[in-house]
Amino acid sequence: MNRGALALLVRGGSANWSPERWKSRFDIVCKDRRVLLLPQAGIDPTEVNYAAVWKPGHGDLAAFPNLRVIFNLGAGVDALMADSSLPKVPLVRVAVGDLTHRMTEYVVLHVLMHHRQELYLRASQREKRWEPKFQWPASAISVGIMGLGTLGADAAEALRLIGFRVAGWSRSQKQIEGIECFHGSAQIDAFLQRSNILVCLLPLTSDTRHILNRELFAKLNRNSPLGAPVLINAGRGGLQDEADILQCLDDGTLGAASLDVFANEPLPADSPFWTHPKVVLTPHNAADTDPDEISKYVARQIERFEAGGALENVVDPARGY
Ligand code: NDP
Ligand code: OXD
Repeated sequence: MNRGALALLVRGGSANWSPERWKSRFDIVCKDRRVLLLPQAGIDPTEVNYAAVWKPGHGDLAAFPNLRVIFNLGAGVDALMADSSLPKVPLVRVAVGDLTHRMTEYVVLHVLMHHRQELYLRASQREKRWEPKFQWPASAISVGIMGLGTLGADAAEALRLIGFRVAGWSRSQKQIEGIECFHGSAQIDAFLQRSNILVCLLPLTSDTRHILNRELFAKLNRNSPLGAPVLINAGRGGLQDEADILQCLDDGTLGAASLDVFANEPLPADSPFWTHPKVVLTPHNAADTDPDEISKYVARQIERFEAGGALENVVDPARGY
């Protein structure tokens, strides 16, 4: 049987995105298939049936005339959607428990950090001040999650179990027990008006670009013990208007922000976010994709596809996610 080669194109710069690390995992799970780590001199592009990629250059994938499936090695496909030469073959994204649970850890950590006034407490410790403030229960806080997909729905359930009042907002209508579900542009205002902590787990598409802006922040609920609402964005940097966030933090429209993603990554050294006292910043590592898990996920999907089965988690190019 002709087992078409898998081309691996991994960029990203961080330790998790070491191309050699990914190659070694794919070599283990794709035993009877050639895994070609690109760029590699002297490969025959017609041999390649599958590509597993993270942030390939625009045009890189167009070089393979016999490509059958593209596997994105992360959940967000915005970088691929921006490539107008992307071959018109199924594009599969990551949706696995390992990644989902990592993101839920991040969301729970940051919601609790703001709810439990950690910014104040750490500053008190540095200044040797023994000045506890009133601490309210989780049930006093409404958390609103933008994006009730694979990641948003899991985080919502974890927060609900801790005792927060949780709502979510999505494109299509949903019913999730214990979560107040809103959808579409007609219901976004009602969703925002009940949210004290806003968590963004949306994909970046033409509909969602810069959705996190002053106009939206001004609609958030201020009637909780937190006072000014809090923003947590682990979706994509392109979802946020960064000048608006800084202004809203400074004028009190927002009380604090946890930001994992930025318009320009790595975040430039002169960005005011680095030193802003109301910002908790992480370097786009809310939820790393794990090479062991994801290489197995891709290999399983290829086996099933070649046996005539359906691919899972295929991106809808019209929606962009
Ligand atoms: P899903 O596709 O499973 O979910 C996306 C959710 O967003 C869905 O509920 C969808 O609605 C909703 N949505 C999309 N467009 C709109 C819109 N215009 N209006 C309202 N709701 C909308 O994605 P995942 O949960 O797997 O991932 C979400 C994003 O998280 C990724 O795209 C990626 O950008 C980011 N991410 C970040 C990571 C990090 O480390 N910082 C790691 C992994 C992912 P509907 O359900 O109706 O389709
Ligand atoms: C992803 C990411 O989309 O790491 O998986 O951001």
